[in-house]
Amino acid sequence: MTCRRGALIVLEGVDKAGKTTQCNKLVQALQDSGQKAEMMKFPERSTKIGKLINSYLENKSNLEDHTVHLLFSANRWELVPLMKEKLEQGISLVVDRYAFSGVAFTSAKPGFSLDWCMNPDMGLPKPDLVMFLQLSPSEAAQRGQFGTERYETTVFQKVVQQKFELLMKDPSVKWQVIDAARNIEDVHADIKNHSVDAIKAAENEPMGELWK
Ligand code: DGP
Repeated sequence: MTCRRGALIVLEGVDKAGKTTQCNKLVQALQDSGQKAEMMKFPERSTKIGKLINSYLENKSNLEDHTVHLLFSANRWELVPLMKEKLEQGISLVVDRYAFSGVAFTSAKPGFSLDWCMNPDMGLPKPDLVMFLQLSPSEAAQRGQFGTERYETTVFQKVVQQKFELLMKDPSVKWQVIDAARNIEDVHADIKNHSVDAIKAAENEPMGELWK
């Protein structure tokens, strides 16, 4: 008997939008309803490359901007064999950030085109659904102060948001905008409904390659 593949579901959004909370709740809800589901998170800070990224994000080391972009991408690529293995086993993956954060954050820096930023991530497993948790910068600010990590400033996050909006115009990726200003349970119900549909649709579709 051939096993139906799992779906690759990605949550994106600016900081404070509730991505991690919603990823955890979605995995739990899918598991409770008898589906095989696991969470992944990028950057995955536990690998050798992830440790370099972690030190950079915590402002403990400085890396040249192109170099760090390629490290973030390498961090996704190093997890691809594991992702494919799980998807082929019928496990749906709920992923907290993916290549879209990669492009949005680097292209928010001066001198980086969207095209240059997309290149290293071309060919990654293509998500079956990308949900963008939409929250305005003023609503995000009401949810508390940014931490001390690199990129955590309102000015930078506003540019990141604009870059995400450009990426969402790409019809080759299945985007769903989620209003993240509502309470946790309402946002969750919405995310769960879209995910259940995506999991059903993915069963009959071969895995695609991102931006190819
Ligand atoms: P967190 O999701 O809380 O682990 O934060 C990770 C930070 O790194 C966040 O500010 C977004 C940023 N980030 C995530 N992926 C990439 C990437 O591929 N490239 C760049 N430049 N930044 C990224």
